[in-house]
Amino acid sequence: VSNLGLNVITPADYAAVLAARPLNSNKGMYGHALIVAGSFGKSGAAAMAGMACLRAGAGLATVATPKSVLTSVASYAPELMTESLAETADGTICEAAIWAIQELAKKMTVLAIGPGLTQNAETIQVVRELVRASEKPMVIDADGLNALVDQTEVLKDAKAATIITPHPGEMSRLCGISTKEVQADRVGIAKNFAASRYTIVVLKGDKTVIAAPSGETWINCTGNPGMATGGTGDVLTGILTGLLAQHPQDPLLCAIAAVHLHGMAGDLGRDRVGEISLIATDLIHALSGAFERAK
Ligand code: NPW
Ligand code: AMP
Ligand code: MG
Repeated sequence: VSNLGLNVITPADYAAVLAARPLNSNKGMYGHALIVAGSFGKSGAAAMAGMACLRAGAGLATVATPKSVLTSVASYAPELMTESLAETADGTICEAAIWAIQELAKKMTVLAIGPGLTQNAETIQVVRELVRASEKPMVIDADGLNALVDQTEVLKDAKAATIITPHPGEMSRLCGISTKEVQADRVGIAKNFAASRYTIVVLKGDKTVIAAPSGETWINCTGNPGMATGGTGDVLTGILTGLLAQHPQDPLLCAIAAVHLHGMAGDLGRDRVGEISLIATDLIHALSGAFERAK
């Protein structure tokens, strides 16, 4: 298949993320991910992204989250590290938190920003500043994307690689068109946005499209309608961030692998609990099976 055509993802396309680890491995070899996520009432998005990041193989994962939700996030999984951020009265990241996040980011391999953040005006400012100044590869999702509406040029000026993971509703806001228009030309819209903003676009939904700034596009055929349930996108962000922590030099490889494995985990989860009952944490539990199936 031509590189400028539409490629259908198979595990052979991402064999590099499936390789066995050397016997003398240590966690420092697999990266440290910083996930900026969560707000009062949406601690689950932060926790699921963090847990999925660990299951995808990151050496360390730290979730930076507003002070009032830190205990909830930390209590979901003892393996997760957490950092408390200054917050607004309604429990979302406040502008003063930017300095703390930037200090933390210096020690990290990769950053993810967005799951469960809200669209509070202060939080929006924090997101914009992080995207503008980050020297580490970044995954931007959910409210991280909502914060860039009318400001998508910051992606073009970013110092490091960026991967955005919009669902069709988020893509419609970013492009200033309706969701219906996005769905009518998924490949064209993803391709155009990737090339014009110099970012990797993961346009989610049935048959997720991945578009690189070079014009290369990929389509994913794993996954099922049972995944249309709250939190599955937050899990994708975690998987992608975990892979990127291990392969920070190859964001396109990570995007392709994450989308395919996430859909495969959805299919394995459906086999276990059925399409109707499938929930996002089932995907986290099924991820190890997806890695095995892909090998
Ligand atoms: P419609 O209805 O068609 O106009 P939002 P969110 C569209 C966090 N979460 N195909 C559709 O629009 C997230 O991380 C926290 C077509 C839909 O109604 C975010 O920070 C959780 N259209 C925040 O909540 C678990 C599609 O977009 C609208 C589409 C809000 O995120 C849940 C919804 O999008 C959640 O992840 C598709 N495939 N997919 C937690 N436990 O803490 C979406 N749309 O308004 O951006 O809201 O995605 O729920
Ligand atoms: P979000 O809307 O951000 O929670 O993301 C939802 C996740 O579930 C994305 O990765 C979608 O690609 C996936 N998903 C949702 N609906 C379907 C579907 N009908 N078929 C396959 N994957 C889906
Ligand atoms: Mg989402």
